[in-house]
Amino acid sequence: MSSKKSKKTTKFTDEHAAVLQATHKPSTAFSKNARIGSMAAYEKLYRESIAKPEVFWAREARELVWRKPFSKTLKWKAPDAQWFIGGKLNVAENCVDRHAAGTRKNKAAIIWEGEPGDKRVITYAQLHREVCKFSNVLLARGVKAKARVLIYMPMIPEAAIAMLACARIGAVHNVVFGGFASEAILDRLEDSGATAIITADGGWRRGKVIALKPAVDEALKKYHKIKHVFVVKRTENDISMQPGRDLWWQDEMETASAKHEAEGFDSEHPLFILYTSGSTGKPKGILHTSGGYLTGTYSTCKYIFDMRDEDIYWCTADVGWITGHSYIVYGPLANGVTQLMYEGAPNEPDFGRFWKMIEEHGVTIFYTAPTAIRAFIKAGDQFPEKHDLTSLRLLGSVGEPINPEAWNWYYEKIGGSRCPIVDTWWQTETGAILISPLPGATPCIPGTATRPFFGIDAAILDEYGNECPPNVDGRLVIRKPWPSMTRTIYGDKARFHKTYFSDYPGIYLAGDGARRDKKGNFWIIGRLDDVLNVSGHRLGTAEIESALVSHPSVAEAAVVARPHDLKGQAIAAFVTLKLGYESSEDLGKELRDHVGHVIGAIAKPEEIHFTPVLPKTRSGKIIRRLLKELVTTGTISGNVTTLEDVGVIELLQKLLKK
Ligand code: 7RM
Repeated sequence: MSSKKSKKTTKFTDEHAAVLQATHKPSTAFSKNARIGSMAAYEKLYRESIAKPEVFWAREARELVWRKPFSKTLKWKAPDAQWFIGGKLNVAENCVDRHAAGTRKNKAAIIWEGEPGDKRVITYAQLHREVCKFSNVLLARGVKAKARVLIYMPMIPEAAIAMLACARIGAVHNVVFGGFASEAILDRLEDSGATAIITADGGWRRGKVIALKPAVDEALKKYHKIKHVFVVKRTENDISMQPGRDLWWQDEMETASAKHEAEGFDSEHPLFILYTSGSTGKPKGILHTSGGYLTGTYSTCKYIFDMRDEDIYWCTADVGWITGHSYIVYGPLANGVTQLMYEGAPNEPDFGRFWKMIEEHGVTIFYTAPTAIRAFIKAGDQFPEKHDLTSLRLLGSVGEPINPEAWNWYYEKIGGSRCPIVDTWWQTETGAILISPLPGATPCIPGTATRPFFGIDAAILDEYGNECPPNVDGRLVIRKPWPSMTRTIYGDKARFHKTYFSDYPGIYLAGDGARRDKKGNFWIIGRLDDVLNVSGHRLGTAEIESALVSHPSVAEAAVVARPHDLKGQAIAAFVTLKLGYESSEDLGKELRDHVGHVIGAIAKPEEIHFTPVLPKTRSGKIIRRLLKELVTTGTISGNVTTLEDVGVIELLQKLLKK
């Protein structure tokens, strides 16, 4: 890396920021009761934690139950991190047994609501029984430590029980979001080499049963290493069960023993693989391990959500995403909190559903995504206004930058101008929140995730590796290892190294653009690579393109995002047809459905433009940047010097005007 000055920058002045953004300081009442109650306390602990990260993290880790204490906190040889070396622990024991054995025994761990309105309450003692029983079921059916288990479930308590049972026996779960189609399941089965699947007949969504088992059956026509499929009966829709292979969860549980002694696994024992989109067509299998991941999720729940025994916490994510792993299953349960879990859609039967649930259950901490907030704004204030939301004390946001308009609505209409909002920045790869306000300390400003968490050495670098001055855009990096960081891309160490640690040797590259203001607040701009964020769901352009190209009529496709009021980004696809095919509205619809079939409904392009050519570089690479400008502004004014054929621009502009 040379020390040349960075080239182009985008100026964003403090004056500008001051006009746009008001600062919201936490109330004295909130600060008084919070674990970190002032900026001075934050600054002090942050400084200490950066000077000696190992001291901070070892102290946090020691709040967990270790079967064997660790002898060394960190071994770091980039890109390889090992945390809490020599230590042995059982993740499920930490999330369940220690509460079930103590005063939280009869405390609700999960209060669950099905979409149709059915309710269940599961105490820590009951959760312990269920997890032990399902652990015994898995063991009896030959699932061993390190075996990969694919989980494809609706949002029912059994999803968490299945994950915890895998963790308990040392099996490695791979949760696949229920909205993904059979080909996504097949890809993940093949990449992970899974030998068991846990699924359900179906789940409820928008008043309808969404079947899950048929997608598993479809994938298993082409993948033959699965010994057993465990099927939870949830919706009672007709499904086919293959004798010998497929087993009903409820039947298996009926005879299973509730006694299971948790065994300590090595701190670096793999806990789960979660696939996330990258800049190629092949999703990355992000691997997380045990001691470090649990320490990160436990500690961030404690400080950022300030979790208390009296809280009713609700995270609206799906367990199929990292937010569901870290902030529904592992972090909250490690803290022994009571949480609400919900199966269905936010607008079933109408957009008042969430607010009704908050009122009925007395939710105190609520964690959701900007895309949901934007949908609520559109639906109208009459929905939250019908409900008493005064139980709330803290709000959270995750998944995308939250625009000030949405932030202010959330603050006023939901939080009653009383609750701090923690805008939490993190990634599948980071395992836990890395940048966020601390609710009793940090002044919140709409649009910024504010300051790094303890032990997190976040910085903004230019392309030469120099730190950017305040208010200058650059690349977000983390310069020191942290416990919950991903250890590798499953089966592809080289890609792991190249993607995250090669641009700046030894430094973690997040892939997001960001800037820092003079006060040290981080403003996240968005992805720098070809990754889209639709309604908080992360999708690779390349994945959608390869789905389009798998249709017999399509020769080539380029996918870009344009800003969308509700979804954050909407997908626009440019498609070149093969000779002999003609563009039509029907074909457009067919292609959208095709993408839905291959990847899942969330990946269906909002608009499809048929074009005889795509803008390309001389070496044949599609220039998505130009297409993005075109769908966003209607014209192309940006740099076109790398273009192979400048005539393409005029053609595309005409095409979009039609
Ligand atoms: C937790 C999660 C990660 C990407 C990340 C960002 C974007 C997430 C925020 C955010 C601005 C935030 N994991 N992102 N949180 N951008 N402010 N508070 O979403 O792996 O699915 O996505 O999401 O671009 O790199 S993820």
